[in-house]
Amino acid sequence: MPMESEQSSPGTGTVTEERVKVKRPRKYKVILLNDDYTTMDFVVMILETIFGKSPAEAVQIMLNVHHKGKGLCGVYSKEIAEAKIEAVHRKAREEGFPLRCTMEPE
Ligand code: TYC
Repeated sequence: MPMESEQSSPGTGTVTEERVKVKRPRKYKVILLNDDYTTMDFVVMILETIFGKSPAEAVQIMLNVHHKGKGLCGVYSKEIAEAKIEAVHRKAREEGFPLRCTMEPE
């Protein structure tokens, strides 16, 4: 087939190089905020149950937030970070605590 052999002969084709941009999805820091009313025990429980911290880690993070005003709970994808924040706010509301947390891009 003459057409085919002509098309596949070396040096006659068009080379199009495509740079495919791939970006890793952004991660978000979930930050716990201090307040004067939420009990220390409740914050420790939140850190253990929602953020998977050990009892010792949870106490450390809670005290860090208590003394410095805010502290890192974990780094997650946008959806997971949003879900964690929602879970914290829901549990806090159920118990009548004003505990707040927020997220910021890593
Ligand atoms: N400051 C609170 C108290 O003295 C304890 C606390 C710690 C509250 C961390 C919120 O994110 C927090 N009872």
